[in-house]
Amino acid sequence: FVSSMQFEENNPNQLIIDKLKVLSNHYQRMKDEWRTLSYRKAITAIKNQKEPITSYKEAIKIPGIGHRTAEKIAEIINTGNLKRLQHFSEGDEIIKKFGVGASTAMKWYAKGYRTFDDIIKNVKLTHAQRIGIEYFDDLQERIPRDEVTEISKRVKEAACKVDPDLSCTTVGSYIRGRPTCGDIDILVTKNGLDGKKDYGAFSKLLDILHEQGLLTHDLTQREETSSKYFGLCRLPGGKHRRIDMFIVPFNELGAALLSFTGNDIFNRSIRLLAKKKKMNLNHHGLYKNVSRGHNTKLNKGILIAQRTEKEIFDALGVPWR
Ligand code: DCP
Ligand code: MG
Ligand code: MN
Repeated sequence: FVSSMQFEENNPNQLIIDKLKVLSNHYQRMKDEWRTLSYRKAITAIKNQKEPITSYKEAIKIPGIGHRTAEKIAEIINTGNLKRLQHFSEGDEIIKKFGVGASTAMKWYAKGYRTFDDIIKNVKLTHAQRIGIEYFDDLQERIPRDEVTEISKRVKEAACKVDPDLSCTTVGSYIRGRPTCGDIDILVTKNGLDGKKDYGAFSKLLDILHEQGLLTHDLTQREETSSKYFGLCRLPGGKHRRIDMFIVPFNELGAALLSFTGNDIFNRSIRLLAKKKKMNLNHHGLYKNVSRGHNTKLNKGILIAQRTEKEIFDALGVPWR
């Protein structure tokens, strides 16, 4: 995973990666989890290749790449494109435009709705959906890394005003070093406060950010004990951006960092590794002696690590970098 990050932006197999991403995104929108995951695994495997792949034979040798994917890779190498992608575009455009899941989009399409105006007039939308439409153009764009840095800085400063012991860490694609981010993910904790979340401080932080005009719209209902906040934010004169904030107890920070750093594929694979060792890893911690029935946990097990990422990696026997 770490080595894949280093080649993300200019990979000798970038064309193959780009085409397979279109495929995987298509299947994700279609809610075909199996195909989505298998193409994403293939993409990760290809990102780790340091040399250009030049044939079916070379592709099939790469672990994580099966016959069908290897065939598609060969087609991309030989033709510069994937015929399959042409057939996808129409349905995909509709889904992209409406910004909803495939089944809802198809239902609306079947009723003859083609534009946002059609939707606004005819469908009873939730608050979050209305905002999604209103700021559609802004929200389609990925956020330049520098802007995430600036927004994070402002959140940190506001947090410090609420309580100097509040600490904020920007996680997700940002902490993975990506040049652009889909949204801004921030973990908040109060230094030294174990076993509890300071909901009051979290809520005050959100209030201040609203007063400053950094937060512009809430997508989640604000409740007294909510640990999650989803909303929109904006720098003066800038575009509207999606922001997610989470508050966690100090003792769980390591487990939360690990799980909110991702990416999602990495989380699945490290959780599977834990499972193979009769452990269970979630965003609260790592537990051992977990007994499982068919697919279900019979007991929660014993907590063995949660405070730092390193402790968790050590307990799993995975080198921490
Ligand atoms: N996450 C996960 N499984 C999911 C969704 C998220 O494990 N299905 C974890 C890993 C992600 C983190 O939460 O890295 C943040 O989720 P985001 O959806 O914000 O994804 P990223 O920040 O990784 O990417 P993006 O740049 O698209 O926001
Ligand atoms: Mg994110
Ligand atoms: Mn997010």
